[in-house]
Amino acid sequence: MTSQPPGSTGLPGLPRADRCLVMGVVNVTPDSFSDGGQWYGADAAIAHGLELAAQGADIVDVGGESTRPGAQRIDQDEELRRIGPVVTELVRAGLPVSIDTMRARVAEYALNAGVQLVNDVSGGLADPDMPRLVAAAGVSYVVMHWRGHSHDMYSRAVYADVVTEVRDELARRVDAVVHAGVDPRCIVLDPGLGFGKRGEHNWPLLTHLTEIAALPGGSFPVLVGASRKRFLGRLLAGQDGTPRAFADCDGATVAVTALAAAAGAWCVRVHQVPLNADAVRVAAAWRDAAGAVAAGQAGPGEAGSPLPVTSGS
Ligand code: PMM
Repeated sequence: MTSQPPGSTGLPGLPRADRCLVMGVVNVTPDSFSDGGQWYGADAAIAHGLELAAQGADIVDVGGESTRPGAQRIDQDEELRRIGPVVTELVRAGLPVSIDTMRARVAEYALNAGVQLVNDVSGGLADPDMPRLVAAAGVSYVVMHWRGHSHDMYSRAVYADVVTEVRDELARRVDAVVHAGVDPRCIVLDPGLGFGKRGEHNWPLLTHLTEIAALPGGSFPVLVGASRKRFLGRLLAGQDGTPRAFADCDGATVAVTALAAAAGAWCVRVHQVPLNADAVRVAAAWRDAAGAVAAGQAGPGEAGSPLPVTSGS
């Protein structure tokens, strides 16, 4: 992450702002973990995307395949059937749209429809054609940390030093996609919260976003996808240990949004937009004030730098 305001990073075709951006989630799936089935039909999904944008989402992220823990893959035709009308209509409505897919063929369809961002939770590992496709399209590309498909992802949740391993594995993915032709200025990194990671892994990743973004080739914008994830439900578990229900984790999501945005995240991916849109504005004011004080006390060059991040959960 850089010392510039997070959303001001110039990613091609995407909105710019003096704050962290908000990406609203449109899951056109029957089985996503927190909202599966709610926006499964095309009409409901399109209406939901429009509503998220009206509520303040800067980007709307459309996905047709659930990646919840244990999920089995769906076939490509089914994924295309789910996302096709939704991306087409949301682009036609003038929204900045991203496609959440691991498949090059699905991304290609969405790119032809006019989406501005490819959000590939596998970071180009699931489909070797994806990086070349993204490179040829010249669009922005979310490269998420991922160790394998969801059906058995927890078997790979083994880390000696999660921050170093995620950063190093992301660095290798960046090298690979750049080698395939992707412009480094189009790359967004994502620590992949919950993907082959348990709660004890997610928290240190959140508190070390700056380190994860700073790869040898430069500092990249970071997307954070904590919204409603299981580790938040576990944190807020009742006295009997029952995790908080997904939809009741929106307050915790807003807290993560504020902290990640204050630490310099470029964008947060969330299910509920309004309070997260408020939180990124609070974080921007916080960063501005911290930068103004730093500029007054420490001279130019340190203004707006990310807050120091702390370790531990
Ligand atoms: N999480 C989910 C889906 N897509 N994309 C990115 N870049 N980062 C994430 O953390 C992420 C993602 C799973 O959540 P959902 O099923 O509610 O969409």
